[in-house]
Amino acid sequence: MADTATPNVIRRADYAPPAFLIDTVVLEFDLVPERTVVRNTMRVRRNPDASHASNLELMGEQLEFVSAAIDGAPFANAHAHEHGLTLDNVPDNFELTLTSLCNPAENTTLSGLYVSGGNFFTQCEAEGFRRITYFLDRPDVMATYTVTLRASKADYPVLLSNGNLLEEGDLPDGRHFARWEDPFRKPSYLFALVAGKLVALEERVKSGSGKEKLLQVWVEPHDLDKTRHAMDSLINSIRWDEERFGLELDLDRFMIVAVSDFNMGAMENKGLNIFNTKYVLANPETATDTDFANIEAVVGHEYFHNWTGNRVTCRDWFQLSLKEGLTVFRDQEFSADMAGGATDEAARATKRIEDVRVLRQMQFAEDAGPMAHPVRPESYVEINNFYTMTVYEKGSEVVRMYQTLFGRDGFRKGMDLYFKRHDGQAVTCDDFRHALADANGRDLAQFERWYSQAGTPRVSVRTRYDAAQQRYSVTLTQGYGDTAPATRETQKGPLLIPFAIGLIGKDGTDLPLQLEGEAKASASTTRVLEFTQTEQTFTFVNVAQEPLPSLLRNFSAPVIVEYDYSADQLAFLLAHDSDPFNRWEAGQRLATRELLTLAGRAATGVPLQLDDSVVAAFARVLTDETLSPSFRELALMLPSEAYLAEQMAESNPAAVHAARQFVRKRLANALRKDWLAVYEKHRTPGAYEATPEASGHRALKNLALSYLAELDDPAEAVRLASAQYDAANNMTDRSAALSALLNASAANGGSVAAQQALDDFYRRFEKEPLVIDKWFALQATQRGSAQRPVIEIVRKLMTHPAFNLKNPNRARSLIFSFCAANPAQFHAEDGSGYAFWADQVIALDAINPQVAARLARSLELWRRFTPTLRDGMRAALEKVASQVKSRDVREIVEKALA
Ligand code: B3K
Ligand code: ZN
Repeated sequence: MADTATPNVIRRADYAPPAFLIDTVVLEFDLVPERTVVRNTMRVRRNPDASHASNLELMGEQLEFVSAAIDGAPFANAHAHEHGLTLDNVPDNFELTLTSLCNPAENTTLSGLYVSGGNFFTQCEAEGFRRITYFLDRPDVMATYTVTLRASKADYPVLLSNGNLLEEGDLPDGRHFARWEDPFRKPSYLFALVAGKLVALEERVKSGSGKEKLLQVWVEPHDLDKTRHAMDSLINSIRWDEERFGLELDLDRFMIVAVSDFNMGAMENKGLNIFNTKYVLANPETATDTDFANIEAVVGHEYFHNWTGNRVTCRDWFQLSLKEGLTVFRDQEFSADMAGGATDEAARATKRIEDVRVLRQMQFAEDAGPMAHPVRPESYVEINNFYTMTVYEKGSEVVRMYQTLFGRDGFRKGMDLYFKRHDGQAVTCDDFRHALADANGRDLAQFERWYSQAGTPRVSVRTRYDAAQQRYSVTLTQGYGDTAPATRETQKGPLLIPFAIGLIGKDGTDLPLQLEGEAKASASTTRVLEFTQTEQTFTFVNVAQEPLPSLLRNFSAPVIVEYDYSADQLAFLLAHDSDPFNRWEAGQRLATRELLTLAGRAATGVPLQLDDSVVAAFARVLTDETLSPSFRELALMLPSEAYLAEQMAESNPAAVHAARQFVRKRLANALRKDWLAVYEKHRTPGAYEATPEASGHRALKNLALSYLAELDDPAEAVRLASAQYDAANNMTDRSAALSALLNASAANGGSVAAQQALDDFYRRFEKEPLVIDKWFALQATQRGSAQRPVIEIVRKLMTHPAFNLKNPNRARSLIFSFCAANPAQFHAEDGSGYAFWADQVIALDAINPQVAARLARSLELWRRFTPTLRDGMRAALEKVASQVKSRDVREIVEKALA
């Protein structure tokens, strides 16, 4: 059934090695925007490990075929078709030369070779190389590349490709050339070229073994003053990978290039990383603390791919998490080490909390909808749709669990063995698991289920204290709850769950832990239980008093924990747990429970009220000077509306919004003095510093401002925000002030102060596209009001001269921000949000299917919504399904409607 409806399903089970291999590739480009000529000379041979095929089938898309030659002689039996080129009856081992044309100027998909801002860029992962030349465009075909670029010297003074520069020089007619060679074998998805008017910040550093490396960050000339942070992040990444994993930079030169038209964050092309400007450009005036942190993380992520992804790559795209899950784990650890070193647990916890928040809000939701898939998917229609939260973030959690089980040293041993075995190869997730298992002398067969089972596991916990025997038993049960049939099909049995636990005594300190059968208590007061059965009981002995359990410390596995804590117990954990993650978690549980009760009341029109004990618990955190500002900011931020809606039996965004706003207002009014005191205390006068401490102060101060903007009488907040806006010497403070002004004014149907600040912001940053993105996003995510629904503001902004649907950052800043980050306004009862969404998905589909497919996902959870919204959502999905052309969007909407 499914097969006939969607004939182009690619299945993991169908993997077969390629019939031919390509060992070397010599590419020559004559770069002209509308008509680029590509000559591709390959050394091809039959794959001894594959079944025989007489024809060579090369992939190609949107190419104009010109000619083919084998061993220098024209080859007549080459047929170009919609999906590529077929060469009949080829020899066993030969040199193949192909010439073809492409049109980078007209390429709005931003996949393959395209023009942005008058410069040439490429994006090949996953299947973009076939839009540049005919090829065996699959990751298990690895070759060495030599690339010659020719172009007008005046228009394209800089010519870059992977690896090392061999030679460069002038050609007749004002043209010039550069020849690059990448000594490492690589799959085609790691190929890159850049040509244009760019300048670089350069630095020379010595790597661990004393070799000199040239580092460059290439940008448009007016952006050179925003490259320092990216360069520092790169240098730190290089050091960190040497120290933590013994992995050294293997090229003499490493380049980062920024481009403003880019589908995602960045791309790890060998030696020539190409980045969205958003993850490169920063100075205090234009970038927020979050931007600075994101740049560090993404620069790290792409750099770390040089080993995890490039030196060892994926056999096929089903193995994507082999490189992505592992590299996300590495970038998370890098950021944690940069913030807190190996030992500052509180600072590390800040990063952990942020990562888990994203996982729970986005990946858990994905796992509960029609796009649910295992970390290693079984099938796909369009691989670009599988660069998902599951592959990346859950994949990272899966890697983290190895480290939780084996410790840092055991994990390092596993990594060392992985590289020893597989350097230079294209391998599978199983190969990684086997390396970790073998290096630690463990059988990890059961652990494979983390790769093959979709859905979020639930662990329910029962505890029993036997005072007479001083025994405390913890019974864990695992399952998946109610999941869709397709998800359930993947679920074959219990997982190996590393379940970290601590027991807390009446005075708030940890109790010693001794499991039944052990001679004495362990040194650590946190134990990782290996939970492998459907139900399993762990019994602690010599437990002198009834403890309060601290469950899943540091979020030791990507699961949902069900345990019946009382509100008082949660308040106690929030005040005392020695595990900073769980301290935060207790506050979130408390708030979530309260907010969901209130949302239920709001949905049925019952008046809302908040228990004083909740206010008191928040007040304690707010005024606890022993806690770091960044922790307090995280603990005082309520769970997001999207997360809360997702927890309801039937998502009701309006009710969630009403409940959350009610609590925010109540906390604002009840703790007004404390918020004001915190606001004053955590100002950061003087020059801007990008340190974690300084950014923690700003975060807490700006959270206080956002609460103050909720006051029944917001006059004081408006005064503070206006003053902060005018005096700000950095974007964190300026944008936070603007956001507070917008939200304070929403209640009054708009205000002069907010409008003035908005206008000022635009004028001030007119020439900074990334800041104008913020200007659009702030308006799209603002609260709005009955008199001024945000959809009207958004529609008007769509006609603003600075709006451009073709630029993904701009499209995301306005359209995605509204559709995915402003649930209460997007899900307006009248269905206006859905109609807008459908129009934009259809418009984007014709320009850029990858971006369109991302937007298409904002309605995928429609079945989980309250009935009054469902019809409107379905109608919008059906409209899109009837009009879109791309495989990308089609896969998303068809799965949503199925
Ligand atoms: N590997 C790229 C993502 C490519 C996405 C293709 N649709 C960036 C990254 O994960 O580092
Ligand atoms: Zn990646």
